[in-house]
Amino acid sequence: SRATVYGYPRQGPDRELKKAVEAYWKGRIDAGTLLGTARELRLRNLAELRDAGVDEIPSNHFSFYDHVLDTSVLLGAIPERHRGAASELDRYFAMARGTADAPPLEMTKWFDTNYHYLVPELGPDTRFTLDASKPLAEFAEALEQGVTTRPVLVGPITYLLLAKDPAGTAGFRPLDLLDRIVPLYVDLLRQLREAGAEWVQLDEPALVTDQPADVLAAVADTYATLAAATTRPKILLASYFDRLGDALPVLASSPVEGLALDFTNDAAANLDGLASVGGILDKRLVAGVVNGRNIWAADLTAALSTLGTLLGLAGSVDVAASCSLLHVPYDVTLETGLDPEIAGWLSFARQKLGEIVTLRRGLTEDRSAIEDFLRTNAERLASRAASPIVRVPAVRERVAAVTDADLHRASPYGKRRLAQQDRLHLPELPTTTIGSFPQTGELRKARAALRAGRLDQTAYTEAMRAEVRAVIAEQERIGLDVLVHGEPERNDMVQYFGEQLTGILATQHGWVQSYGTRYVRPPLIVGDVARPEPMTVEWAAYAQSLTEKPVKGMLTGPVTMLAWSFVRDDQPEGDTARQVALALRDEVADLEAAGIPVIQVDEPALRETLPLRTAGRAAYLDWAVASFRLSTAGVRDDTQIHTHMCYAEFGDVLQAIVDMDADVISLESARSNMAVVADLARAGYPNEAGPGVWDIHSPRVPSIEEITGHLRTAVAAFPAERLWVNPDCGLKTRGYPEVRASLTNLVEATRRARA
Ligand code: THG
Ligand code: ZN
Repeated sequence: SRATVYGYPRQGPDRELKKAVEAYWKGRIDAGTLLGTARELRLRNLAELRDAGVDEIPSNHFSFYDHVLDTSVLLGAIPERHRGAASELDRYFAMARGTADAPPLEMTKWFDTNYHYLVPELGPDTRFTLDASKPLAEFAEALEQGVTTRPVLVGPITYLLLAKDPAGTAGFRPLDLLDRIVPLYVDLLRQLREAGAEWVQLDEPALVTDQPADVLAAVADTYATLAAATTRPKILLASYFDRLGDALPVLASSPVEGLALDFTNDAAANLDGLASVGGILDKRLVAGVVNGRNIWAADLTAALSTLGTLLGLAGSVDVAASCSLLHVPYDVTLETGLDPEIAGWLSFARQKLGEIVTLRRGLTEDRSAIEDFLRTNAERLASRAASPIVRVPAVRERVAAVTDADLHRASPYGKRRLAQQDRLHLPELPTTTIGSFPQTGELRKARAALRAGRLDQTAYTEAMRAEVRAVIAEQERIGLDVLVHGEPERNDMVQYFGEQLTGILATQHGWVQSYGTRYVRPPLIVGDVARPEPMTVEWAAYAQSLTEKPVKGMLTGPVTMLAWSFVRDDQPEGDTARQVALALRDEVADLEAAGIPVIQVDEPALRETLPLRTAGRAAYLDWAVASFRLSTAGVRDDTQIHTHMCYAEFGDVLQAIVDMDADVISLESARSNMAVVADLARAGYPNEAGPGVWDIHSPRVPSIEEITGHLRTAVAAFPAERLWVNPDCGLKTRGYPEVRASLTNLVEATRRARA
């Protein structure tokens, strides 16, 4: 039995990789320096995995930006528009970020994680050519250190299933290109074998989502072909993020030498799946028993028992995390601000290595060899279970007392609409923005000065108030109808609330890659959640005191709070969501009491959190909708509730959006040319909607005519008397000159439309 992992955080303990890549982009370091930093980080990781006792170490899990982009380069799937770059490195970054005249590849979420990959662009005419230099070089680099690694590659099926044809050619699916790429994988396997690789890992996480029979047949064919290659390493076919379902019998009977399966959470069903196919006695099983996606210390005794059962179901059993450790922060011991008792409940990437190695020893050595670890582990789990932070009776009693009436507004939408019209006196096609205004250099300077102790809290607050005054004055000049305070005081939209709620902890170094060089520090929801005091009321009330126009209060909704945090694993997510919802309900009530007439509760993550497998979706949507309603339904009829969602494929959640019963929903839509408005109309959306009419991701200022065009499309698809006008979200990422010009055009286009 061996201890192994599929990948490890790429950025380095102090995000050295991010800093080097961004410095290269700015021209501050040259390519040689960047490559040197990357090599140092890879060698550091290699040494760390080896020193931790990991027996089989992966390679090729490093990436300058994204492993799916790496796979496109590996296979030569380079869009024509990116081919002119000065070097291969610059071509790579051109695909990732675009250039002045060549937009980048589209980016989207990697399964149900918070990591984003670059979508391969493949059409019927795409031709592939193999460039194996990256996996070969990284294999050779480790071999020089005396370590024979297991190269990790995105498998051919998953690669094609993640791809898109930008032209949308009728009758074409990227999977039709399988016959063109399988020979390249055969060639690649040969080259890896000739370089000395004994095993190769082909990642096929797409197989944990529901796949039709023809895809499963393609899986069987593909792996039969790869296995039939004469010169190749042994193949470890890896699945993760859930159980395999119908793909399990297909993989179990395929001629590959090893399977990697997830056994955490719902994927524990893989155990029954394996038993029902009679095991994989001819194969190596790599058992993902340590959760690679959460930050909790594993229950080592339970994992050992799972491993014990698996011993009877496979030729051999190795111990691993359920997926790459890319998705968790690097090291708990860097969190010097954490209560040591709580730190003991947690396990980041480095700590997970320790768990995996301990479990491997538990399998291969006398149980007494790990007795001390098991005892400490049991003590920590017991301390967590008994902690007064984890279970707060007052919070539990309040959640238990929630009734169905708490989930419903006092009156139906039609009656609320009249009350809100009486109070707000808004014109037809009211204009507003989604919440943030540009984060200026001044703001960043003030924040840095506060951190460095050069500015005290009072002076900082005054600097933020000055910004609120400027933002309100700006919106009045432009002529918007519902104003916002601009959120100058906020960092990340979940971190900001996480810092103010009990039961939720912030980290100092808990960075996780979101996309490319961008990272987030997700809050840790460790215990029962409550709101000790108002979080946003002073800011909103101050903004409202400056204007006669209605000011909109801004909150992040319960689903998004959970989706962008690490959540507790000791109760259903729906229970945690209800606690967060009650905390927000109090905030909503306090905003209302402070005279804020419009309150927006954002749920940008509603669609992206939808479970991968259809079986889990109804239950998710139930708690998602209920928690949103619980947070918002306590207000009077004349208080207007808004929500906001970012660009997504809304088809699967339209009914849930209706059921949320917000008075107004704003949706990012300029990128899809208003398609979501027609979707809403088709779903019979009964309340008000504000499609984004300015695509903020585009650097251009939209002309009045362009916005008028979007408005025409919207009015043609959706009743004008229930339409709002707003830009897409993300003003914070743009500069004042373009925001001013674009919003002025938006207001003018709306005036003309009203006329
Ligand atoms: N907050 C959190 N998670 C998220 C988002 C968020 N996940 C999805 C989506 N939004 C991801 N988008 C981004 C956008 C920008 C950045 C990260 C994720 C970003 N990060 C800074 C960086 O890496 O330089 C660090 C920001 C900081 O200092 O806190 O720019 O909004 N939780
Ligand atoms: Zn958005």
